[in-house]
Amino acid sequence: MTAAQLPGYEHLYSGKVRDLYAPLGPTGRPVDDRLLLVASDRISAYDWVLDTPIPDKGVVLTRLSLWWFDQLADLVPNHVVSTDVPDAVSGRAVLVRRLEMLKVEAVARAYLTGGGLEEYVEKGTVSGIPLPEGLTDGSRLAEPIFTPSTKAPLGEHDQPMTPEQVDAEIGADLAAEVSELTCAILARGNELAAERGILIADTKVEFGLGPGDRDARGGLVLADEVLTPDSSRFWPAAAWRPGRVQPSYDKQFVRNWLTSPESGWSRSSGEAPPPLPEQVVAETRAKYVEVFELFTGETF
Ligand code: Q0Q
Repeated sequence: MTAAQLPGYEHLYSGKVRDLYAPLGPTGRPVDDRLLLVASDRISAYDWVLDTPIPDKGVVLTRLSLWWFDQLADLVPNHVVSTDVPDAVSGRAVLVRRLEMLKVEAVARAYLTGGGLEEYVEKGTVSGIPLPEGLTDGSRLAEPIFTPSTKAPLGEHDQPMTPEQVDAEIGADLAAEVSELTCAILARGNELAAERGILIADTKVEFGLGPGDRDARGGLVLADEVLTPDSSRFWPAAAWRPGRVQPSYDKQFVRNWLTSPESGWSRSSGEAPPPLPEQVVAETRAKYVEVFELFTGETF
């Protein structure tokens, strides 16, 4: 997948569903204190980036993330500079402060599932932290836990980091701040989500350090995207049943179709999934719009 060329910007990096650019200065060289974070309409499922885009997904998730940055501004400063972006990426790109990014994927979990559950089943721990016995897929944890991981290369799975590894990577003081903040962000997210019939099982945030002095939070700046269905697991609260795979709020239509005989695809085939039917695209788009409208109270 080649990212769109943007006049006046240099393409730096593409993730599964987002692209990163550097604005070019008057001399035609990249400026050193800004980046352009662009959200695409791409959707990933079962570790594949699907061929079929979900119209407006990039805009909806960008607007939701910007809303969360505002909601969380009392907890932590963020990297947002402006939404004045090129027409080609209007509404789905954000001009941000270029930060010194911490090499830690800051993950917090309020419910146990996914890779955290796998480690728990194997060792009774998550990121090296022992958890109580008797937990199962979707178990609610007493309070959000910090379960950091490394930043794996594109296409590979992040690996859990123990508290000792995090301390070694960013120092014990910053590690404590990152842990506390990441859990506070998820707790805040779930406070608002619960009022809207949504559970946020876990979330991944990224922090960077701005230039200059270290403020109360050790100079931490919340970067990347925050509390979107791409960075977090959103579950419909009414369908929560510990002991099984929980339905996804936004990706369930895609998962159901891809794993149905209709798709003619098998996860174990190692082949790329087929294009999505229009109905599945429309239903999935509607879920992103629904999540946006539920949280922000705005009409998309
Ligand atoms: C930065 N990313 C993420 C990414 C692929 C985004 C580098 N403010 C910043 C940010 C941000 N956000 C980054 N670097 C310096 N300053 C964010 C993981 C990856 C596409 C989009 N990578």
